[in-house]
Amino acid sequence: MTHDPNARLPPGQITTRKWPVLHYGTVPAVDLTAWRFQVIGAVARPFSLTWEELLALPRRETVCDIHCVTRWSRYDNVFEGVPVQALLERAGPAPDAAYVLVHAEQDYTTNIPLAELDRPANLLALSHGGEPLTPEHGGPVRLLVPHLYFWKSAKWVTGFELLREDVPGFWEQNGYHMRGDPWREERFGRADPARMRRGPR
Ligand SMILES: Nc1nc2c(c(=O)[nH]1)N[C@H]1C(S)=C(S)[C@@H](COP(=O)(O)O)O[C@H]1N2
Ligand SMILES: [Mo]
Repeated sequence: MTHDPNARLPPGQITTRKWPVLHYGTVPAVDLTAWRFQVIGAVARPFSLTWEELLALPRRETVCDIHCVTRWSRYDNVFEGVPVQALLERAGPAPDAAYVLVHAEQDYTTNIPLAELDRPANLLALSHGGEPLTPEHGGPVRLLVPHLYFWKSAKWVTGFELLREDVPGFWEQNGYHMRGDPWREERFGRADPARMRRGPR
């Protein structure tokens, strides 16, 4: 099935004006004095940032639509934060690094191809709509990868682990797709075809 190339709403989605709160488990209490963001794995220069060091980095704004795999989409979100590309550049990915396992508080993980993470709109987001991110929405800092389904945008993010081979994160181990492109309806992976409501791609 092809979709309208000018469409704003990906196939199978419905818009909402509210911003639903969705996550597995509880909202973690993040201790900023102990907080670290680490970039590790297949990189030339692994590093770790403190909260103050993160706040000192240049920021940019990303205006985007977000698309949850549970079929809600929310238009015109204004996020501000530290560009992911600056962090990847600082670490220097190995020539054969191709995937990233994103780590978050409470052992949440999600896997993203490096090429999908290494895009200018992606942020370590600190604010939404001009206000600091609330804890429910991933504050003090969450990942934002707006062109993929929103489960890839890990709340309470704590690091990137660069990898040569793809490994499934939390929802991916539970049947969600390894890439998660809403325009291709990459909701579920091949591991669990019974859950693919729209048949094979
Ligand atoms: N740490 C963590 N991040 C997470 C999740 C989670 O369970 N834990 N759920 C994901 C899912 S499925 C969605 S739809 C979005 C929801 O973000 P929101 O609550 O700000 O709308 O967070 C994503 N990030
Ligand atoms: Mo989700």
